[in-house]
Amino acid sequence: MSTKKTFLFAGATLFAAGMAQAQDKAPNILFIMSDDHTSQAVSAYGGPLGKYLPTPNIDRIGNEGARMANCFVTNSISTPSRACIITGQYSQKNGVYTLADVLDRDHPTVARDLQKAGYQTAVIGKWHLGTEPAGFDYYNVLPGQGRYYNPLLIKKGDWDTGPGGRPKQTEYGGHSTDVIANDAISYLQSTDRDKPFFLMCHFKAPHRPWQPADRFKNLLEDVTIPEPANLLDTYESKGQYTGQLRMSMENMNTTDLKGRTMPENMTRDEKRHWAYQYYIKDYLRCIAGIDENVGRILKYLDEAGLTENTIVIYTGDQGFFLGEHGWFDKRLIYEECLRMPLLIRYPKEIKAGTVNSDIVMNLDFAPLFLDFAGVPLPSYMQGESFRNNLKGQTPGNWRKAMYYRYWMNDDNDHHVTAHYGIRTERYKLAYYYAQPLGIKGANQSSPEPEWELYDLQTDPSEMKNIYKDPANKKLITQLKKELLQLKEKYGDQDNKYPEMVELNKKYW
Ligand code: SGN
Ligand code: CA
Repeated sequence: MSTKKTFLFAGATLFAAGMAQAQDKAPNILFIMSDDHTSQAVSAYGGPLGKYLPTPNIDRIGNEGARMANCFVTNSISTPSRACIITGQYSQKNGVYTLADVLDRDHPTVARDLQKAGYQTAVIGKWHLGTEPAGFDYYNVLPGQGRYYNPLLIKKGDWDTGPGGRPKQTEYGGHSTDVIANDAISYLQSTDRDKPFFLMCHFKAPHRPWQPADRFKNLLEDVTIPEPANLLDTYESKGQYTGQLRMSMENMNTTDLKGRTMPENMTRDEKRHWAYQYYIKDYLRCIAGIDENVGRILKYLDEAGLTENTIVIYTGDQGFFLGEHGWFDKRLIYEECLRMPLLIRYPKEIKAGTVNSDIVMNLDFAPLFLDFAGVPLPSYMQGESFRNNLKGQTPGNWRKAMYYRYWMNDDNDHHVTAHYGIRTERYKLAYYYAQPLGIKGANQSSPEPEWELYDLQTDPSEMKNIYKDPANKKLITQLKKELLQLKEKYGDQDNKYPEMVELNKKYW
């Protein structure tokens, strides 16, 4: 072999080795989550709102990857959902049941696990877990809910350097969605390209009171947005708990309505029509800001050559009512707030345009990230990786049902009754047990426990509770059996609470 040939051969070998190394490099994980962004307002999900406010940048993640049609939240409220995402555990295991709980700083999390595996880890934006973020090399987070305009953020190192040893907060000019995306892009620019990163980018928008950036304030001004068909629901077959709820269009306050006052002389239904238009437009204007900023982040990945080796996830911390049943907010087991939008792109592994209807949960996110990172599933996690499902290879024994529980009985905001239930591919069975059980933020007021059953195939809008129909007796027995199995599997049996044992004797 001539010297020249040897040199070329060695060069080619080195090049091949380099390629292999690049291919073997653990993928980056970019997790983008908005607060209260529901699938009805993501145009990839095909609802009527997409015509009025398309979300092309968010949709791009699903178009170039996968859209999960049935991703459900275990407890439809911010702090518990975020705790579930980061721990891979239900509330009864991670100790975060309600908005009043905090995540123990020493609790194991996916951030710690990825950090140990050599990832650069960061969280930016809404955190809402009360204690200082642990397992992150960098953080810059909103205190509590944070504010929309000129937000204050707490950066790593400043958790206890403020007055009285409290977090020192730094003000950033502009709208929170822009500020959070700017910081996320700066962080991405600062990462060491030889090591993978895990970035959680958490927008505050479109949370109540739905305040958009100035440039979107007049968007959709002269348009009438179509109403959901059940905006005027009168809850005929639903339980008495609906009477205590405070989350209807007619319950909106002047902050929600940007200084307007609900006209007194209107009927309930007139108020619903009237408030819906203001509500939905402000909500969609917030989404416009998120979509634009997701576009900026994706563009940065393209320009930096990071698109191929970065898993990008887009989701919301739970679903949300956009006027369905006349409601806003979440917390209930109904489809609109149970379903999370979930789009995932990873060009190396997920075929563009994949649509998958398997039942997955926020509980599964942490196991999925670890699977992609090549880290074995830790025993503390209760979820399962759905990496194979994304590849079109759903395991034969994949779950056909999920368990849900909202703990905060008669909460002070919207007075939602504590309940739990099971959602299968076709049915939903819910038990409004209405007990505080010593849970933080839960109140004593409790209507009689009651059950609901919906056939999602014939009644996707959950208008007709068929629990009392004698024809469903066998079905109910079967669903209750499955529900008990799930409660056992996740370590959430009612026998922990003597009052539940007594109650169940009468109502199960
Ligand atoms: C605030 C809102 C509620 C909302 C909770 C929880 N009221 O209290 O409407 O349900 O946050 O939201 S507000 O008048 O203060 O906006 S969550 O997304 O953090 O779970
Ligand atoms: Ca939320």
